[in-house]
Amino acid sequence: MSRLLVTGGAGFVGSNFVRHAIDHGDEHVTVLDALTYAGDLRSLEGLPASRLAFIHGDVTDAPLVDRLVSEVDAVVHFAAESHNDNSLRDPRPFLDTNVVGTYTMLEAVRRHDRRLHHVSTDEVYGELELDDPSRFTERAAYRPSSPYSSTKAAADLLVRAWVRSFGVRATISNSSNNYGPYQHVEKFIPRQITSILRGLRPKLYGEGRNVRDWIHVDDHSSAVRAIVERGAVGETYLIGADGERSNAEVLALILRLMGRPADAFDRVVDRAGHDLRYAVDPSKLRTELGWEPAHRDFEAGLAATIEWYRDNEAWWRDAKDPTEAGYAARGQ
Ligand code: NAD
Ligand code: TDX
Repeated sequence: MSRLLVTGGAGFVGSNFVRHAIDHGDEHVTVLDALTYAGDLRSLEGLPASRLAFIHGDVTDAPLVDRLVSEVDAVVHFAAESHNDNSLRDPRPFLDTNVVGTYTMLEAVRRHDRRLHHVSTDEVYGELELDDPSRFTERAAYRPSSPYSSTKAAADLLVRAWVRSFGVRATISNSSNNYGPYQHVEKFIPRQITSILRGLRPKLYGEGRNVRDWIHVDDHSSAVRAIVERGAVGETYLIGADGERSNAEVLALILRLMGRPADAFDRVVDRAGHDLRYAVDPSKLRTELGWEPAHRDFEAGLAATIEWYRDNEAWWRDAKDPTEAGYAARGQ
């Protein structure tokens, strides 16, 4: 049985990955998570205690990270401050967790010669024009726009430097936008679903023409597992599932699936520096690692996600009001 350290394993994607690894593999997983506003231990409920250990701690805590890394075979590093809107309000935690946290992880895996997989985002490549037929590839230049994406880009570059300079055995993945259960209500899709469930009107930034490339979180997890198991050290893999849709289209679908009129939403002040379009070419992952997404029907995945939020109000209830109050203060 291999031993995995998963950072950020109480968050949206990290907890899905832990569940995926325990359901489909034979790993023992140690989760390291600071339980910020975005972390929730209930996202890991029901998993067997014999396969899972939880450590409440910070990825910038070098002595703790050093000890935990020494006790495992490989690290999958999800922990991050993840929300663009928060990064516009207060960038500092993004620098601490995303940059210094990744540096701390790199130094520990270097010292103990452990394999590292670093989880990143397509946002490091900046934006594409709406009418540009191209998509991001692993060779695209780094052009991050926001404090969030610039700290993720910084972390990716640190990983590349540690691979080249110190021979650290690391891989990187850059995924497109995830959706699915257990996503914090600050993010676009859960925000709109839970607002409708609460009788509030959904909020679309600007004209809603911005395009995101949606992938189900289960498919992100299976892709990360494929890279951890079969990826070549030093390589970067883009993760996406051909899911480009404008925000206006996604909101229209949510409204239809939830039985609301098509115009039952508000247009609000746009995000500062709002990237127009992200689009990922996942050919390398598909051809070199044989990975394929399991969720190919976005409407079906969205309908199941809506049902999950309907059935699990207890999971999101306490976060909803403070999150909406934060948005309201900024006219969003
Ligand atoms: P999230 O905000 O839901 O979860 C982040 C988790 O990290 C939380 O459990 C939080 O408590 C923990 N954390 C934060 N700071 C920490 C610290 N200093 N020490 C230890 N733990 C800390 O984020 P997510 O959406 O699950 O994203 C996870 C990773 O995947 C991030 O690296 C993100 O950049 C990447 N990613 C996410 C998406 C997406 O659409 N959600 C897409 C591409 C890449
Ligand atoms: O209320 C809203 N209204 C709205 O129109 C919110 C919260 C968002 N939006 C727009 C902004 C984006 O164009 O919807 C789109 C998606 O927004 P987010 O859910 O905040 O995601 P995004 O900024 O695209 O980043 C996400 O994908 C990449 C994750 O939050 C990142 O962690 C990941 O790296």
